Amino acid sequence: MSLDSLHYRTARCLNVIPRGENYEITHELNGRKFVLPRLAYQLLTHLKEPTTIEELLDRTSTSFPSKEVQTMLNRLRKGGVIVATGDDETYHRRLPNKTLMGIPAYHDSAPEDLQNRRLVLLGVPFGSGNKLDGACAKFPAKIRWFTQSYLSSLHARNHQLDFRGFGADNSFFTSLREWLASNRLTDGGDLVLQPNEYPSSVYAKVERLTEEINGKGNVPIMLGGDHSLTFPAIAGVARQHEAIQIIQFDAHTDTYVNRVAELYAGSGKAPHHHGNFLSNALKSTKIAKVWQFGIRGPFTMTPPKDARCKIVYAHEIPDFLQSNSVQQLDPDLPTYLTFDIDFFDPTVAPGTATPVIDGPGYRTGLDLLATVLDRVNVVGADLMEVNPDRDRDDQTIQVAVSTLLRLINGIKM
Ligand SMILES: [Mn+2]
Repeated sequence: MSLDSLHYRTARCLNVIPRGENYEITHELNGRKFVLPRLAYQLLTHLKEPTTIEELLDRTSTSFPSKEVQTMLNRLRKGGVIVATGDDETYHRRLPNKTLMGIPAYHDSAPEDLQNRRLVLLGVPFGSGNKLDGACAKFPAKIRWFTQSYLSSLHARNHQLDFRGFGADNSFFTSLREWLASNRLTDGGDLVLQPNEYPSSVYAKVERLTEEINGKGNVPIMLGGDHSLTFPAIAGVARQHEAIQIIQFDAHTDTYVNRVAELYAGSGKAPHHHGNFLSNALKSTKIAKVWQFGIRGPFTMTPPKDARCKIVYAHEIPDFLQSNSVQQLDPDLPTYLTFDIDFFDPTVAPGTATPVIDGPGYRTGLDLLATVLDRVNVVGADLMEVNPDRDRDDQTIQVAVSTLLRLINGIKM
């Protein structure tokens, strides 16, 4: 569609308050606030009905130079204040007042080269992929609140920080410090979702989110949310690559099927949920390899029957680490790493909806994560299934923060 044929109009979710000569405009969905001159207000008035840019320039030509109008139009469209034909008016990220750990906010733009790529933390507060307990939707807000108490200025203080409290020597955290110091660890805010929004709409937004960020050469790191979100997140990232590898830390294989589910699959009406994201991902021929770590428990009696999948059961992890089996992982394939917090033993991370006994301890789990990250090329990642309602004394949140810091530290600059 050429620019000329686009019709523009004012967005529907705005609050406009006159402030002296200017107007204060707040977008209800993305939270962005602008103080704008009379020109902007006039454009909003003209654009109550869909209008082409030609018509708009014509109508404003006696009061404003066309260049000024076009610049303002671009600015307003970027902020979602006006929309164009084909724009999805419901798709927004909302930045909190204070970013996670004080890191810079992410604004859409491509890095000049891949050496300048950014890591982008993204909250997706959606838990309805688990019909029994969807409180993992509260995790993005919870980790934002929790890190406010003692990690709020991690970014600014990165040079003086002593990370030994996170279970390793300071030299281990060099990469994390570099990400912080380079301003390339960023907060992309939370995806805006409505209560009871259709899951299919949420998944479409997640796919768009990771596709946009990865398509600009940056690395999305989603903070879920339930594990059903990993399927669209992988789909978005996979669009940018010929082939990708999935690395999954999880107690479950997430290839859950039963006879009833198969019946629905046969009719093309298979439900997507937090226990089958991998079955759906595997339908894509772009998925070249899947490594699953930490699998255990009575729910895993039917491991995926797919030659691309390799399972390292929980009890095999110590041997995997000792025998340097990590060499078997492909270092070149673009990798999506998904981390379900129920990977850890429930004594370590009780705050999750589907805990499974006999999982890896805190240190073993984090050692495995560091070892794997050291080997692979991460282009997207997530941390899922942290359920604050089931937590004990913020124990799981602490584990989640540690896991996130290790994840960032393990992604090569
Ligand atoms: Mn799981």
